[in-house]
Amino acid sequence: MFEEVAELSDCTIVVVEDSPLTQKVLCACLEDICKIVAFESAEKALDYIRLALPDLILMDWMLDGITGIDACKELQKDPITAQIPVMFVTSNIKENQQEMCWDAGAVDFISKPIVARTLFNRAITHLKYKKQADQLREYSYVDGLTGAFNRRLFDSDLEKHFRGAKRASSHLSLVMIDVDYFKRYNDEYGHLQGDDVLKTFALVTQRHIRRPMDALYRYGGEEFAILLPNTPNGAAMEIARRITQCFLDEKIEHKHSPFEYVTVSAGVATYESNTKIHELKDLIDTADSALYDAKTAGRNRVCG
Ligand code: GH3
Ligand code: MG
Ligand code: MG
Ligand code: MG
Ligand code: MG
Repeated sequence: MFEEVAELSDCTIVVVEDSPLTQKVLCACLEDICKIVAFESAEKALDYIRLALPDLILMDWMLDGITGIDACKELQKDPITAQIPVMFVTSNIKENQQEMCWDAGAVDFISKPIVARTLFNRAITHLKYKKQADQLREYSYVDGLTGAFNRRLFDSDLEKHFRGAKRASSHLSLVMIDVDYFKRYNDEYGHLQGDDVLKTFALVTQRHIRRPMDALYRYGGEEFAILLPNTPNGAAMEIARRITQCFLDEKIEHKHSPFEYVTVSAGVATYESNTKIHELKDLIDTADSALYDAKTAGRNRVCG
């Protein structure tokens, strides 16, 4: 049991309870598991929850202002906060109230008077499931070799950002990047060392992608994509040039490249600056054809 609790020490539980005494009891039952943040009202708790995204919420049924049920429903509306398990704390709960808890999206409830061990064990169970779900979600969209996001997430993010850019008439830039002469590199240095090149590329590139909405994806094989929402073509070209240069500066020896070191080529396309781009497919085709131009013009360069 103690090992399990140690694994949960980086979690956060939010307690929403307006009775100071009950709040104290709840916190005392849980304090050995992880960080606890307590609130007397749902209003204040909701502000904190949306920012901090805790791992479990203990919600009082009777609260002044926004009720526990309404707060729980509110959290269900946002797909991000809907992932946080909510457990109700109630006194003598009636059957129809239990129905209301489930309907609001709760995962559990516990009745007062609180039995410390029951609360402790239930909290641990919910935190464990939450952690596992978070981990699986992460595995499902991250490329195992490079740590970049994977193709599956690229497809869904591209669609989301493209729709957003159309709606807001804003720029969306796509950078396609491909490692140059990589087949020759593998043949000379072996696949494992080739894998290291891909890892290094992802590391170097992540340093240049600073805004939370920008992201690097492994598009497939030795090809990567960067999505830059709200970024005009000039700025995207500049980012692509910086990445290309910084990767060359890593000076990874490549005997069979005219540049002596491993290089990349990049193609940039931007929705809203290029009048030929109307559909999502046009954006990919334009970036692809710019990448092809960079390759045929000699590699180790950016076209757009
Ligand atoms: P170009 O400059 O035209 O892009 O030439 P290239 O040799 O890089 O392109 P090509 O498409 O001929 O070869 C790509 C190579 O990338 C072949 C493939 O084995 C290698 N590759 C793809 N994925 C991986 C990977 O995960 N690890 C390693 N080590 N190599 C990979
Ligand atoms: Mg109360
Ligand atoms: Mg190729
Ligand atoms: Mg290549
Ligand atoms: Mg390729």
